[in-house]
Amino acid sequence: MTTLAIVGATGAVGSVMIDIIDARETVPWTEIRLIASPRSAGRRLRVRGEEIEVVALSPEAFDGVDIAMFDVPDAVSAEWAPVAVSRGAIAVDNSGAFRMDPEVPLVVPEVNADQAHERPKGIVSNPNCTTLSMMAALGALHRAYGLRELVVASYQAASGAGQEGIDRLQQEIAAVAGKGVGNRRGDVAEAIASAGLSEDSPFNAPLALNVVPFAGSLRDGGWTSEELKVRNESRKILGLPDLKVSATCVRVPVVTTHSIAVHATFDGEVDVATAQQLFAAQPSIVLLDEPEAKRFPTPADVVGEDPTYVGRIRQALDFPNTLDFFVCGDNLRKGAALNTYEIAEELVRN
Ligand code: 11C
Repeated sequence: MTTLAIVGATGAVGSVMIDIIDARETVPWTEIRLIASPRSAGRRLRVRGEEIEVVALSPEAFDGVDIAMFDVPDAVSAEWAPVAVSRGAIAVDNSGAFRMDPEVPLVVPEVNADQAHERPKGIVSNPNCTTLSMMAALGALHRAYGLRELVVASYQAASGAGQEGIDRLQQEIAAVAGKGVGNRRGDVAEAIASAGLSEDSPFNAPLALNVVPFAGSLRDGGWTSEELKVRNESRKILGLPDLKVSATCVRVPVVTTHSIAVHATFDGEVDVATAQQLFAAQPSIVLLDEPEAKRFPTPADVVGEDPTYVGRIRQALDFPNTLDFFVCGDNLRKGAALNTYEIAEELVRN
């Protein structure tokens, strides 16, 4: 008997978790329990052909649960993951609440699966979707060449800010479509305001017909929380506490799939052909690097896909031992639900 719980089952990532479980040929679970806030309790969702009633988050909801996957805000995870553990479950948490706790492993199965089995607090953390989108690629290169420095710029989709972010981008696109705006300072914001959309946007600036160089919240030195997560989480996952990292996180008008331009420097000499072979050999990566044929990853090609797509691989002209490349990963799948579920599969398998 193995029971899996999805906590946050009715949210954007929870829905993708259910899609992923539905698409698996077989699953090891004898029961799947759906848990959400009292507001969503009582709803019925179909999982693998069976209607399951969503139950309200409570200590008793975890009784008999072996693995509880959490996709809820940080404060909810901070309170409830330990409750799940106290009731006998392993918690796999997709919030930021425990990621940097030294007693909580931060796991990307194709990079550091073994660490999922050393969890003094009974909790395993899932990384931030931005970090996750490039980790399969960086893990493969690090094993071969030894990563030394990492400079990245992200191109993050609106769904990173949840359903609220998706709704806001769609509303803004509807507000500017066919208005001929974008050539005069302020006219995009005016079109959005004229459509009655509030100034209180999750993106702090218009996102339609724009890019916003700010994701997350402001931290010391002008960095954003998102940029610091990329730095700290990359170091922890790769086991490189002194890795030099600099990130600029940017929101772009894409609904789902984060992209990252990566500039990575290694201990030894690198070459494009070997990097391509390493990526092609990694089952969770699709190599799409045929510049002559104008074939390279874009979010529109990658959304809804499980693997990370990698292309535009170049040897840096002016930086020794350095590769530049572009990665796209569906932030709701590998960036959130899929990696969390793969951790749960790793736990039940071993
Ligand atoms: C975004 N990456 O795109 C964020 C969302 O720490 O899990 C996920 C935040 C997190 O806004």
